[in-house]
Amino acid sequence: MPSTMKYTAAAIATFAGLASARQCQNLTVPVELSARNGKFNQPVTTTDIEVTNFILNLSQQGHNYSMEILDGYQTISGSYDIAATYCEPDSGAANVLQVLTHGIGFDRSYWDVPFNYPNYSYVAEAVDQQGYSTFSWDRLGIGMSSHGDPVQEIQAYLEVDALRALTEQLRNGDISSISKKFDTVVHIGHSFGSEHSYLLTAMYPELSDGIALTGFSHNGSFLPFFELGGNFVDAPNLGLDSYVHGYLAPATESGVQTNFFSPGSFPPELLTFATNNGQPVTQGELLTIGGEIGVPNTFCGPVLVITGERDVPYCGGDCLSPPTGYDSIPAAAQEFFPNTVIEVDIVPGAGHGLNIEYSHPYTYSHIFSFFEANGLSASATNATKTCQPGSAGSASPAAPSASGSAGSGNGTAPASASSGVASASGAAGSASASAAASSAAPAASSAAPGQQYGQEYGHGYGWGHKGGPKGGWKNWEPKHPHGPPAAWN
Ligand SMILES: *[C@@H]1O[C@H](CO)[C@@H](O)[C@H](O)[C@H]1NC(C)=O
Ligand SMILES: *[C@@H]1O[C@H](CO)[C@@H](O)[C@H](O)[C@H]1NC(C)=O
Ligand SMILES: *[C@@H]1O[C@H](CO)[C@@H](O)[C@H](O)[C@H]1NC(C)=O
Ligand SMILES: *[C@@H]1O[C@H](CO)[C@@H](O)[C@H](O)[C@H]1NC(C)=O
Ligand SMILES: *[C@@H]1O[C@H](CO)[C@@H](O)[C@H](O)[C@H]1NC(C)=O
Ligand SMILES: *[C@@H]1O[C@H](CO)[C@@H](O)[C@H](O)[C@H]1NC(C)=O
Ligand SMILES: CC(=O)N[C@H]1CO[C@H](CO)[C@@H](O)[C@@H]1O
Repeated sequence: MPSTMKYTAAAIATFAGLASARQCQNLTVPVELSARNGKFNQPVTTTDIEVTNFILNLSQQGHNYSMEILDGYQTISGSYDIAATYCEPDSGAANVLQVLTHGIGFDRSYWDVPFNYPNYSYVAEAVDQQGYSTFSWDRLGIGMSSHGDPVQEIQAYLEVDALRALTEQLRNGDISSISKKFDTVVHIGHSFGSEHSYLLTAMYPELSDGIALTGFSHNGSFLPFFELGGNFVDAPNLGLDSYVHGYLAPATESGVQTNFFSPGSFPPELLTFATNNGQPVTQGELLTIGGEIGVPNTFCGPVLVITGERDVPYCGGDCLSPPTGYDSIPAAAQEFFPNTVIEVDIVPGAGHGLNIEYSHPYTYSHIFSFFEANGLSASATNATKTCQPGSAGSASPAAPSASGSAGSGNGTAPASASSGVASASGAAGSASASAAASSAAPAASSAAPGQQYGQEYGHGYGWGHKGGPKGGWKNWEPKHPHGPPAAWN
């Protein structure tokens, strides 16, 4: 059982003098984790036919399968190993550390893709050109990190606890082979990794100085496209034999293409590469994806949301068919940030896999310029977070500016929305995770009475079917199941 799992591997550090201007080391970081996971009345799938049945159950319109099979909650605790790569410039550790969290289908090499190297390497650019230190990790359950029970254990909240534990160790200087104690840490995610970075800042706003959420929106309505389009089958049956049944992977290149690449956006050899080096997803991850972004977020630091125009899982293939009042589907993320004005960028023509498409230089450079514009360049010291009213809960929120208003102190929110959330902004900056969480509820409540933050798990069909955040906010209750700190264990 998870609670008795014991791993004894010590941190393994290997310095490799890469030809370029950086030093990298692969690490195994032991972590103690605990999270309140969903207990699902769901058998582990063992055949491709069962996997397809599971996907058909999961993606059924008008249903929220996760909630239908939810049989309560259970706290999962244990010791795990996280596989990670730390890089710093030859000149030594930067002041600012970027923590990079990959999404479904990949491992940490998503940030340093060894294809036509270094053309698709975010790390190469972040460290060599921009001077940051970077820390990329294999998500819990994936790659060289500890694997686990694919239904009850490897779920969103336990993975977020791993991100918490890693961030704390990096801030405290607890990882012995990394000499620097980082005071300033920003989090960059892709897809499911963006959801984790989002939830980290919702639960522990003090652990991050800024976030960039790539391949992301708050609209869960389109996740069934991803599930159905992925052509998922049983991973061990497919030959991924370091994984057990209950881990699922795309059977074909076309499944990977559908979910990650837009027409004309990639060299065909890279599709083959991504397929051959792909990593699976657990049933438990698919049962809990989407739920974590339903949690409101009192984070006061700068937030960038950057998503490909033709992203399938988060935009249904067209980010520019937004709900009324927004420039894009991802721009509606502003609703969830009452204390900061977010910046949103839509990468023209790109699909979901931003780092592995031709447009990656655009994506990378926007992430770097965003952090620089918000006082978080590699050499920044004394980063401060300034709370400012976002537009969450406004009856007709202004579209967040796409030109860098985040952190400028010049919110674009209409006055009516500002007054609704102003009372929360003072407390949130210094509040602990628990205080921040409880202060979020009244703020959101007064700004948007009855706002439905979606079901705890599943895809947000609940709110999708009710017409989205702006229609029929009927069932919101301040007592969000994951709100009070006790419920987070
Ligand atoms: C880290 O591990 C990866 C995967 O095994 C390997 O390709 C890479 O060369 C290693 N890097 C270092 C710095 O040892
Ligand atoms: C799919 O749902 C049906 C009930 O609708 C259930 O009997 C079956 O066990 C489920 N199968 C899987 C693999 O989830
Ligand atoms: C990287 O991209 C540049 C510009 O498109 C190209 O000239 C170069 O050949 C590429 N490098 C590799 C190793 O493919
Ligand atoms: C950072 O803050 C410290 C303590 O408040 C101060 O001594 C130092 O001068 C500041 N550094 C910069 C670059 O502002
Ligand atoms: C705030 O932004 C608006 C709209 O972009 C601009 O007109 C105004 O000058 C800005 N105010 C400040 C103080 O920067
Ligand atoms: C998702 O986006 C679509 C298209 O803009 C919109 O109709 C729907 O209301 C949105 N749903 C949510 C939950 O935001
Ligand atoms: C929390 C939530 O939205 N639950 C809904 C899940 O789906 C069932 C059936 O469609 C609804 O009755 C629940 O309200």
